[in-house]
Amino acid sequence: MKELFDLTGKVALVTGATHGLGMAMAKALGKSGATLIVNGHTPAKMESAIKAYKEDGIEAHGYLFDVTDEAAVDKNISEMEAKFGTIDILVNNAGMIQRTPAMEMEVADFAKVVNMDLVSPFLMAKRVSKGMKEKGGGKIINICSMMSELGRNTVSAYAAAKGGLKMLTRNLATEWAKYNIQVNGIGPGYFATEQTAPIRVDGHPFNDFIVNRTPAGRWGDPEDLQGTTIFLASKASDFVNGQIVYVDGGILATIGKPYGE
Ligand code: GCO
Ligand code: CA
Repeated sequence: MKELFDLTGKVALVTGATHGLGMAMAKALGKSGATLIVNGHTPAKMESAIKAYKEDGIEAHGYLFDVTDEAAVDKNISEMEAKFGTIDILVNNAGMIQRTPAMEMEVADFAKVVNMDLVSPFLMAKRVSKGMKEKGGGKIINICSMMSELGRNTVSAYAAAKGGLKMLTRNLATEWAKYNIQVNGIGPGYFATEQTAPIRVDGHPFNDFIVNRTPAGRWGDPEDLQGTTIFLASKASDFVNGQIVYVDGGILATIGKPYGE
């Protein structure tokens, strides 16, 4: 049954893959045999990322561009297609968060988060879908969030965008199923990454809150996402479409429990 999950001969593009969850997911695709293309936006980070991939036995091809810039996306994906062929697998992982109470949030900042976390996955998907349609299929994985389902103080724009990304996933799945393109999402729970570093520091009330709120009793490790990524990128999921798989240690299954229980 291993061939169900084999990505040999496939071309995979992961946005925001110079660190964190993006890198862990990209490594999973590379180790499963895919030709790996990673997007980032900081030259120094890309340089160290390529080294990190190499140390793990993966030859990653780096492309620096802004995923919210439609012209830059078009130019870079055209270059990738010329060099590697059609993108078979797209992971829309690049994203941002701003933690500001809604009453204090500048409208321009709200729009910036929505542009990055919702509009950009749309324009990336739209661009790669052309090649996928021509080739006869493809896999798109949108990285959603607990905030695709739940609200939380200070993250109004992020939650609005990630909730929107869930519905974009279902809508693209609906429109593109006839081209054999599967569009699914992964909703990571709370993971130990750079993004959550400010709320994970020792003594921060949020740290204890998350550990208590998560049935698994811990923060996620980026490697916890790898199996789901391979599944949704491979033949194993060919009849799975429009789903969000929450990899959250059980958070969404439960109302939580009193402290100390
Ligand atoms: C926050 C966190 C979250 C996580 C994740 C949860 O401030 O609540 O940063 O946004 O990063 O997306 O699924
Ligand atoms: Ca980051």
